[in-house]
Amino acid sequence: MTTPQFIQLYQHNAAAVAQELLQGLSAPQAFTSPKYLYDALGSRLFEAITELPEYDVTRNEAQAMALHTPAMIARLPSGACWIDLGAGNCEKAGRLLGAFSAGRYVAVDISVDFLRHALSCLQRQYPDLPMAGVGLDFSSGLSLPPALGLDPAQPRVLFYPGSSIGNFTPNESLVFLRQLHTCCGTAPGSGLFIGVDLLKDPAELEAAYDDALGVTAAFDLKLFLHINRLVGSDFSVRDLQHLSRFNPVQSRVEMHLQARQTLTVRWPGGERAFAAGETIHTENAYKWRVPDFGALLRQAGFASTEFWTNPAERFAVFWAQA
Ligand code: AVI
Repeated sequence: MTTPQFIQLYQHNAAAVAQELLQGLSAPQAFTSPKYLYDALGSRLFEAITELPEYDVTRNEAQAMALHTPAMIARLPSGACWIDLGAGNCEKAGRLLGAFSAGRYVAVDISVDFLRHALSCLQRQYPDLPMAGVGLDFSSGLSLPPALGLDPAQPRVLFYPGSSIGNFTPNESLVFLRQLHTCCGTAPGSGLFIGVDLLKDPAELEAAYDDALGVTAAFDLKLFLHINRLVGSDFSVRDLQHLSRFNPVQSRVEMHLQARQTLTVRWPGGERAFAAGETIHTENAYKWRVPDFGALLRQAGFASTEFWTNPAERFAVFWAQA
């Protein structure tokens, strides 16, 4: 059995994190980056969200992949190096690796410590598959470390499931997709395998981001417990309520936290007053139409695209050949 290689590139810079957060919280329309939703409790709450009746994104993607595996196998290069972006518990790739006969598996996530356990389990399942874990925050740019020793002659499959691309604006998506195109390298057959949640009824979308049990509200509110730890602020989650709104012009669901009454939040060296009803914008989830996302992939440099959906056509999985 081979053992996974681990490379940690992301270094937490407390001052830079605090500066970024406080800049957003001080803006006329206060905002925070969705990446801060995912501390240990946030990641568990997100896993719970994926089980909710209102949030079908994860189930629809799994259905689309399971249903079309033979057609996908026919397109994706065999023996490729799979590069799993935002691998988390490596569960999605774990389900596919057998079917797609990969030549190497590289899991990328912000923390290599988080990947350690998942990769060790996966290695037992695929004892002969060379594996590596890379700790990298690719939300602000993706370039893979030379220490990985990627073989330029081996095709690469970049795997970006879960519609995480939906948390970027279309412009940010284009920039990011261009970086992914570059990361595909030059070996023939390489490409990007990416999941995208599709535009649907606004009422259903709003419910998906504001479920009856209040799990998404807890996920959103808990962000401020994390922010209190990161910047020393004194947000009380009881002063805020969670909102989900569909913005038809931007084709996105917006999550906001709204001040229940006038409040002032303080942190070392500063403060911010919020009027009753004022909001902090915490996340966007863009919902795409298939032709628009295909066009975006081609604009990013991908030569050809193909897609498969679940039967209800609520989620699409694209294969974009570099
Ligand atoms: C991770 N990401 C794709 C989820 C989404 O649907 O935008 C995060 C999420 N936020 C609220 N519910 C789920």
